[in-house]
Amino acid sequence: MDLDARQAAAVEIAEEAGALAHDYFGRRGELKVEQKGLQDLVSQADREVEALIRRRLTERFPEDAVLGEEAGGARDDRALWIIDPIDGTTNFLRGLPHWSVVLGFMAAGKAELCVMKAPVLAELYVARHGHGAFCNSARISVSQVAKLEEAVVAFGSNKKTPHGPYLKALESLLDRGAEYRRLASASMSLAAVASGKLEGYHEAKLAPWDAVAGMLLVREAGGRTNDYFANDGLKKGNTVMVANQALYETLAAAFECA
Ligand code: LIP
Repeated sequence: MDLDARQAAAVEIAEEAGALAHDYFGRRGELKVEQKGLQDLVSQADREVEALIRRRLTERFPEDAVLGEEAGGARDDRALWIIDPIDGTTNFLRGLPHWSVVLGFMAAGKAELCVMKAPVLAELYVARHGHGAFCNSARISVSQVAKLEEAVVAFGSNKKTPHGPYLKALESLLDRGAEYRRLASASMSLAAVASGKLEGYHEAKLAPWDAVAGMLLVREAGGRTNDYFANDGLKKGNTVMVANQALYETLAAAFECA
């Protein structure tokens, strides 16, 4: 398994796919938008960027499997690319900057690579298992903040999970002095925790293309994550809970996923 070659290819492909997505972003008013579900949109940009990534991966690594948000694919984790052409589609379609092109790679059941390109912010995040986490080639790390009164935490919610537990956790954390943000892009929330801009992030249920790559980025930046692959997470989706070391237990308890 040549991870050097896969990392180099993923960076090149993320740059090319990011440029295509950014071009669509500049003329997003012309895009045909379809509704996949309640508050769940897809456009020609998502489909064409995914098709480009799939083409490039298949040209270089025909033996690898590919799982993507828009076109699906096998969830065979022996050598699997997990891709989201535009994570944060609603932000993208509304002209907000937090969205990214995500490529993750798993081998023998383990997350090995994360490459995420956020074109509007001009940020390229890269992590490899055991090699650290980087943004635009500079090493990144999670924050050292240890008190809730100094913490800013990202929340995510979607229409597939109940809002009750989310509101309860939000109220409890706000009561105890924490602040919160909703970036509306899982990958960008994970990148914000990995770079120490936010202390933690929780979303009750996320698909693997939203979760797997960015969770590796957080671990490689020194943060702590739950076991996304537990209970058949790769196939069924799972909770995402990540934080810096100091606040993980406190935040996980507030979200009742300790
Ligand atoms: C979205 C996430 C967002 C989450 C939504 C959705 P998409 O991904 O990144 O944070 O709340 O459920 O999955 O659909 O924009 O790629």
